[in-house]
Amino acid sequence: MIELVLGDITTQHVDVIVNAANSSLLGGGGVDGAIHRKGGPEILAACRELRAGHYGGGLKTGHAVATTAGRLPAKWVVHTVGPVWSATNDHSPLLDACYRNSLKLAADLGAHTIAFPAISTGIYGWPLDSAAAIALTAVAEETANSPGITTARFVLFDQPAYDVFERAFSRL
Ligand code: AR6
Repeated sequence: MIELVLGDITTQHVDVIVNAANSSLLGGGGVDGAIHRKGGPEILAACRELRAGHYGGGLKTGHAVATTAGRLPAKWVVHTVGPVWSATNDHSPLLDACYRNSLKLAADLGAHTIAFPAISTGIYGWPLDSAAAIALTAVAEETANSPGITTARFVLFDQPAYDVFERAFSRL
């Protein structure tokens, strides 16, 4: 049910691709930039509509919202906002919430397969070891409660990230 792959999330053939967005929902660097670049302008247009409606103040950290996946080989992009790493404040519950809320939303959409990046581990600076443990625990627990979800895939962008996730997975 949980898979780890080394690769680029924008090429994954799954129902839902999760985006590590920011609260503006209007794009950024990292995986967010790649999703908007490959998915085309339909995704940004859908995000602008969200900002013009219910999400006028942006998307809160730990929350999730869905849009079209545009030209990506997925049905939806679920955008979630990870917490910025802090050595002094523990924002783990927010990182945990990103995974759980994204999975719940995917299940509500009727998705069966979902792919996640390692949320917050790039520009937001979360240490990989800690992020992997939080991510895998949240997804393992939440998928157990989501019978419609058959595959939850973590797409790790480089070998060091893949290795850290693999070690954390074997400890689960
Ligand atoms: N496929 C899979 N993983 C990727 C890809 C890709 N195409 N590209 C990068 N990663 P980041 P964050 C990995 O920085 O830390 C954006 O500007 C990357 O190696 O994308 O949550 C947003 O708009 C890292 O392991 O997201 C926000 O402002 C992981 O994805 C901010 O960055 C997450 O890195 C969010 O920062």
